[in-house]
Amino acid sequence: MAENNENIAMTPQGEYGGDQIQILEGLEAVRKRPGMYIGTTASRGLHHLVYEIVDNAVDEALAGFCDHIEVTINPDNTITVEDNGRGIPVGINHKAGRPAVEVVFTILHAGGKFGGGGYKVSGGLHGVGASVVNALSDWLEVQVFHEGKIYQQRYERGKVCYDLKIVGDCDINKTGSRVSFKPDATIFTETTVYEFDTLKRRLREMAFLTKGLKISLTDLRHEENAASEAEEGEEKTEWKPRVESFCYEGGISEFVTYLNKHKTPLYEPVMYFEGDRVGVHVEVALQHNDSYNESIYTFVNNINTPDGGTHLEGFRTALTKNFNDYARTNKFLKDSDENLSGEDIREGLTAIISVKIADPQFEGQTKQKLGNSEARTAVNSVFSEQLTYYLEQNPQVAKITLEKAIMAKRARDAAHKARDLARRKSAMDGLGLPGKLADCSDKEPKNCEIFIVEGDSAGGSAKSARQRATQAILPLRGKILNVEKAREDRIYGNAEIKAMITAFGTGIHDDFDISKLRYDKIIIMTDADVDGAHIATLMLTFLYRFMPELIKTGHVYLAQPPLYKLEKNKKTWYAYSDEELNGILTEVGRDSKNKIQRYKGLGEMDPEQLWETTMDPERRILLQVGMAEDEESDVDITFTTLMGDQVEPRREFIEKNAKFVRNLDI
Ligand code: TSJ
Repeated sequence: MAENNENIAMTPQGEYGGDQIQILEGLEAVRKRPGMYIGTTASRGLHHLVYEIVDNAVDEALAGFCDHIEVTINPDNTITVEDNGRGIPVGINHKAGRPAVEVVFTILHAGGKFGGGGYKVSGGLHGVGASVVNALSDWLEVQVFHEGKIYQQRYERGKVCYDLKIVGDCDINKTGSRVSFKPDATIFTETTVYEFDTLKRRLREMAFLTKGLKISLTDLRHEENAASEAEEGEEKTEWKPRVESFCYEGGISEFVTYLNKHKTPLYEPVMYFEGDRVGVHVEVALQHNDSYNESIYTFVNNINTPDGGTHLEGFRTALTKNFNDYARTNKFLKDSDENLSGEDIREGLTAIISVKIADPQFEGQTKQKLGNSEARTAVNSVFSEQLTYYLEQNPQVAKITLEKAIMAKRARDAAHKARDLARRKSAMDGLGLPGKLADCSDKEPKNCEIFIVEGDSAGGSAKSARQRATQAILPLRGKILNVEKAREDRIYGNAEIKAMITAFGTGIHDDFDISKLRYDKIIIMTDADVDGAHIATLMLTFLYRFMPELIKTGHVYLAQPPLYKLEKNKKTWYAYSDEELNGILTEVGRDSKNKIQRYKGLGEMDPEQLWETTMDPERRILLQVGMAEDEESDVDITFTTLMGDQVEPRREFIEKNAKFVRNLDI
């Protein structure tokens, strides 16, 4: 069968009814056009191979036969995945006349046909099954632990090397499957190096989505670990593999708790509803926090649907209707009041919607939107029914949430007016730039940069220090508004924020137009202390929420003023950290001739010093602020982490997200 189907090409669910015959093409087709099956052969596709294999083990967990999956990155960047399920069946599959395990790895689309029933995870955009991984691997080996025997088979570039055989004994009580593979470097030409954090993020998500399932990730590579962990000058300790392990008994409820970790929830515990309708399994978890942002993540068969779809629609409709009904019945709204909008009720809402469905249909440009109408009905019905009951049982929660929604509605009405006003004003101002801006004389944006400086005195120094032609200075007074913690009306009324918007020239949100950017570099220059880091964070948050493209395209930087100045024998050194100061002191000798000054802020530096340490393109250090394009939701989380009330996560954020770019212009 594996041999003679090579050239059979049928359309999926074609004239054959799609029930029995699902054999479409041989694995050669996968090797010829890998992009068709895994989307891309770049890094993302490489990582996708792991998810594809793990999905099979997750299915076994969903079926109730497996509670542990171990993923290992081996020293040579090969991958091993092992579960403690029943073991892929080793018996002969009658349709194929070959052991079922062989069919799983050698026949396209065969993955979901065994065991019958249940929800097949591999149904998403690239949910293509283990045979695709096999086709795209230099080699793949599978072992099955079953009735005290270890069965094994090996494939090379998708081709069977030998018949399934018993290679040894194991404990009679041990069952499970183990798959190892080496991605084919002739296919993954860009990279065959796995990123621990990328795998970690997705495996953690899978663990959240499958309650009680333990997923662990181990990195056995020496160099990769060394690169990420050991700082220079640090003592070499004994090498250990890097291990992360995820298991959430609370499932998506814990996911919501995790997302709200650095926020203030309005009630505990997280609301959680579960049920089955019209063949759809529905799970919903939600909790409001005191912020103004909505973060709802939706999944179908454990696959993220960033563009939403019918499940999200069902959720929104039910949420809006139930809260409005409750508000009317319980006199939160007068008869003459109009309904609360969905947006009002979703202010500060964190939610996860997860559905499992037999035949998911993905729609839209990027096929990331669920189309099945039964998902709308199912989510609406399960959620609506249980939410009604919940609100009646928890009037305190209903009250807190409705009061917030009513405030949101008032603020939104006010914001409309403020925004219209702001729009009209900027239209009237025409080219009018903020009064506080000391603009540069060169009008070619490519040559220009703008320093956003904290405080008027530092602004004064920066103005005298700058290179007039190409460097503009915008001093801001004190702390800028935290846009995570303010409603729109206040944001649009804030002078600091208005000044930045006008100075940059790009507009915001939907009006954003990068071609109108007036400076190539936007450089945030704050004191080198905790307050300075906080202010930088507030600015980054504003940029991220209002003009994320500026960050994505690498136009945003953090200036790095020095912490210390050391003078000795008419020579001057600047140190940007305590370690650096110590290093210099060791070099020049620690004695009474050292004159050390600690800068408490930019304001303490005279213009000359500010120029040579922080602003001169030839000598300064800039940190470029970046964000991974395809990990937007995680950036969101990081930013939010940063905006909590603790200082530490903020500093961590800046350290983590700013790429170190020394003497960028040289
Ligand atoms: F471990 C792993 F992730 F590498 C992996 C596990 C990879 C692959 C391709 C499959 C699996 C896997 C498959 N784990 N568990 C199973 N289970 C079955 O295939 C299975 C076992 C028994 C029965 C039955 O009806 O008795 C049915 C099925 C589908």
